[in-house]
Amino acid sequence: MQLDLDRYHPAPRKPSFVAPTGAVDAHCHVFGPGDVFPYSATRKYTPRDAPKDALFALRDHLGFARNVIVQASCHGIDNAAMVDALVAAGARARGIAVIDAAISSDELAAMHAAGVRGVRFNFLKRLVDATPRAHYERIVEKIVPLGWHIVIYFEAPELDGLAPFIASLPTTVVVDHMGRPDVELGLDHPQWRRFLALMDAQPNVWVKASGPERLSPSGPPYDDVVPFGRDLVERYPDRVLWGTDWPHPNMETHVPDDGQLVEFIPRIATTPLLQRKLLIDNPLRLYWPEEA
Ligand code: 0GY
Repeated sequence: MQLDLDRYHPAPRKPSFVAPTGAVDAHCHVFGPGDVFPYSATRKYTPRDAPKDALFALRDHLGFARNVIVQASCHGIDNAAMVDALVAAGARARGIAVIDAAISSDELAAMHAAGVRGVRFNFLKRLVDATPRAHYERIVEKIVPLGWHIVIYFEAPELDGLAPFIASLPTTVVVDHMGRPDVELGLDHPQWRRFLALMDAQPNVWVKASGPERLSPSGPPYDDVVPFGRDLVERYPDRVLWGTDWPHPNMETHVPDDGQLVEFIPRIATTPLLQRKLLIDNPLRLYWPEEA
């Protein structure tokens, strides 16, 4: 079958790994539909629509209970599609927004009521324009009173430059996609040790053991990323999250099968206890603390 790289997998397999009841997919997106929720004029890519109903169907198919829906760069600071999905999902989803520092407290309160629990700072040059640090500092001041946290997306070579900024953040900080290491360098390389040093020095930093489909030169089933995911889950069992990253924008090599991504989980979280922390206890503490 010829797969269209812009489109999410049309028929992901039923994963052989059965997630524990209540499992959370803590990193996914909704795109559009563009005729209802237009994409940002300043976007760096135009995705295919990936609306909320398709996400909820995937959640059920994979055997998950809940989603954390992360605002993607193609929607800019218009969080309407993400918030619409949160409202439709009720207690089954929480959200991460991308906001401007000029946002009003009424807008923030409305987002909180809909289930938003954090903001994302994206440092990938191919996804967003460079943003002055002062802008982020103003956003931090606005979200701290709400008890929100910060999701941060960068590539490993950027970490040295970002470390002082990360150290200055007063909230929980969640790093996307393992901090995007170059896995060909291996676990002993200074690049990976640098990331571990950040995790060791700052107990407020969490990490998503997600994104093998983006990090793997070898491709599915992502054997080359397993040691990295496992290293994180075993070193920081109480500060790791997992997510599909559906619908996988900007893939250049293949269309990930989300069922196969779920099968990655028991390879990095090798015991029922570690799986429970990764998929339930940790995301509940961060996103549904009233239930944790
Ligand atoms: C991801 C990763 C990517 C895209 C975005 O905000 C975004 O557009 O996060 C990417 O292209 O690496 O988490 O979806």
